[in-house]
Amino acid sequence: MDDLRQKYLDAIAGAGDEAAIEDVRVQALGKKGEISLKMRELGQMSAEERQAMGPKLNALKDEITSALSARKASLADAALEERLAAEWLDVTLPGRPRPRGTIHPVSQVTEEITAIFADMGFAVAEGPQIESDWYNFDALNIPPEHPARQEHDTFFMARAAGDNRPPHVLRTHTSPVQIRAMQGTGAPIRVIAPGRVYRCDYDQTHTPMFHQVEGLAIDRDISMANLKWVLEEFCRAFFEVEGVELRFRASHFPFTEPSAEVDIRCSWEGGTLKIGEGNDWMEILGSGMVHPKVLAAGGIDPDEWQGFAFGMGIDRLAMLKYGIPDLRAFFDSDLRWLRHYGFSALDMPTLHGGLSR
Ligand code: 2NL
Repeated sequence: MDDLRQKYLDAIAGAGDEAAIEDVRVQALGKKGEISLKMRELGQMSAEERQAMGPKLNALKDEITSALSARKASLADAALEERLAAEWLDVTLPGRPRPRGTIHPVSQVTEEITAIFADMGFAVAEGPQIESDWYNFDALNIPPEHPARQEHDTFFMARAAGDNRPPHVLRTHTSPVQIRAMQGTGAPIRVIAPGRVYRCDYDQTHTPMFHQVEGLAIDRDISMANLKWVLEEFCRAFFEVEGVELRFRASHFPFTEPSAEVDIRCSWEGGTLKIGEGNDWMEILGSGMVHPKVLAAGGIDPDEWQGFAFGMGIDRLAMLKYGIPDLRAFFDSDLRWLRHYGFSALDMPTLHGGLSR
């Protein structure tokens, strides 16, 4: 009896998995198991023998049964421990950083320009990019025969066959937006018109789509002195130089009289540009007093009102401010490239509400 007990307890202790435990159970307690047979033999025994053996066999059966389930439980525990040790997860690891986009330099500069002029009381006006020939040219004192029409490298929209009206155009400047603003609000008015403009020209320094901002201030006694102050104030804020110096050169535009091109003092030393100091001048914009015919086209009486207008290229301003040497940078979106040239929207907390993107 003791041998039997020891044999099965050893077998149970040595069982390495559930199948082995089941084998031991069948061997001992199955229908033809060793202990089951022994219990059946009780029937052939004398009453005394049965009274001696019966309880012992029952106790042995119970002991083996509980040893089997204890072994099963401990194997399951061991398996769980092993899984827990292998399948751990470090929830304190930092996340994997993912590359994120930044605002395009042209958008950034447009917002900077808008913010500076907003501080001087200029509203933002917008308008269509496909314009009528009248808004893009006639209203700006550029009649059909005017040579400036050819110089504008205009993209023309198609007309239906037999429709002989002048075709619409992709606007070549944002001036039409200001004509529409004058018609809409009348005088006095102070607006800027930033946006896309189009000219059929493509080389190292020109792209067929580029960005312009024009400004317009009309009141009873606006003069070129006001123009000079507004542009100086703009350049001081935009280029972040205190003693900024501007130079006005007489020029000609059909839509202004008199007209002036405006240069900013700068230096070119060792191939690097410094704005605000030095002995060089760089042209940054065109300007003038709005031509009486242009005021009239905007529905404003030129005998009662006058004012200035100016226009400048945003792409070029962005290149100057952020040291971008090649226009093509605006058309590939390689962030590493932009970072290389020190462009970061993150460093401009006053814009975009300081988003930490
Ligand atoms: C340049 C020159 C200029 C204007 C744009 C303008 C608009 C209206 C009336 C009169 Cl509605 N003038 N715009 C005036 C002078 C110059 O742009 O070189 N731009 C890049």
